[in-house]
Amino acid sequence: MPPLSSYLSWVRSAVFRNSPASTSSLHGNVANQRTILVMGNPSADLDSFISAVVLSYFYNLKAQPKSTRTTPQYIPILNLPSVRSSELWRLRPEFGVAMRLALGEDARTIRSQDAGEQGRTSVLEEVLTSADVLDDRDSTLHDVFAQERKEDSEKQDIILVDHNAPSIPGLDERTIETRLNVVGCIDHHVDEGYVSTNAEPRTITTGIGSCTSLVVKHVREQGLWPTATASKTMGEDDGEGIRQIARLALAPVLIDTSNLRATGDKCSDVDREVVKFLESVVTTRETHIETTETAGTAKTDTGAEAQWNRDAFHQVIGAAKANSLDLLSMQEVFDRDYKVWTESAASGQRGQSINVGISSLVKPLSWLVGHAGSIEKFLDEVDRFAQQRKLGVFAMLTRAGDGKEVVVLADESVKKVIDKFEERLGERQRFDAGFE
Ligand SMILES: [Mn+2]
Repeated sequence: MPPLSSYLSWVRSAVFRNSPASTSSLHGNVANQRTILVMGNPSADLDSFISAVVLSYFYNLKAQPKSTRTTPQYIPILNLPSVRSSELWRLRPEFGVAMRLALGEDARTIRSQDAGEQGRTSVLEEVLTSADVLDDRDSTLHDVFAQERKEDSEKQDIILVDHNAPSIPGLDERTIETRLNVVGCIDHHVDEGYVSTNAEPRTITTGIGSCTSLVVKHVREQGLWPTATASKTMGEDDGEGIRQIARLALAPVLIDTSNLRATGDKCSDVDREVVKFLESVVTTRETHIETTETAGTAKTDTGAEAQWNRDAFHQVIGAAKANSLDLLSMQEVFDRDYKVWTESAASGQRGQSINVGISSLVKPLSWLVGHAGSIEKFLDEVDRFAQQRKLGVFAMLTRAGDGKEVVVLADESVKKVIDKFEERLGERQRFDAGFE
């Protein structure tokens, strides 16, 4: 079982022709191998990211040890067309923290660092994002994500995780349809009927806290999670590779289920069972350790697995996620979880349509104003964001205590659209310039 870092660098070497050869070639050097992308939804949260990494990891290992031209290689990619992997430590600090914990770092050590440092780890730069692919014209995947591409490009096979109808920011539905061939799906959202019934896998189950739980369940059911003996024959030294993957998979499951304390659909028996299983992997040191080549060398037992502490693990990732907006500029804050659509105008404005942008934010309005520096600066930032995107309406869903507040800003000319929008919202709060 390859360690996480060699796995991720192998992925990059498979995608970037000019990258240095990987030290851990999973399939040898097979030219023109069939590639199947594994990609999560465009919110690109921990669940989407780690579902893709975990599923592809075991699918790729399935093909070992022999591989041929017809053996597909599975490439996990983050659905982030404007975020390069080198920026992830700042834009997704919780990824960095989850990665460091997966590699065996202690939660207390991470927690003692400044928020700005916690997400920093070189392994995160080995993760592949669609922005990385767009940066490199020679990449085999460039044309899948580019705005413009060659007419004769073939459809790209893809397995969707954490969503079940493909969505790529910047590309419309029809374009996506002509580019992607969805061959499999594992998801915990409501089935939109996009994925063909022949897809393999086709696991779309609601009522599960984390998609990663469904991925781990699937991997085990397929017999792809190796036993201690199997991982030994795959050239593993001491079971650390599989423990890294298990710790990584625990991150989204614990975050999405609020450390298994959530109720209803947010935490199911599947999630609980998966945590139990993954914890058993993390806390078990394989007995074959003495029989490997590394036996006798200065092998120190860090005891990391003996000190498994679910609460500390959950706490440090959760805090990194909650504080993640601190590291962003105002423009990045608005853009972090942003959607846009075009609304046809109300009567009396025939022929016009209005772009409606909506940002979901995990902080209250007072935090946003404080982060900007003043109410004037906040409004300037809002204006800049809305103008750059030609928005007639810009709404922010902010968090107030346990509830949500809705802030809507618009041109006077589109007041009717606002009224329509407000009708659709139960609870609402108006915010106008000069109003605090
Ligand atoms: Mn999810």
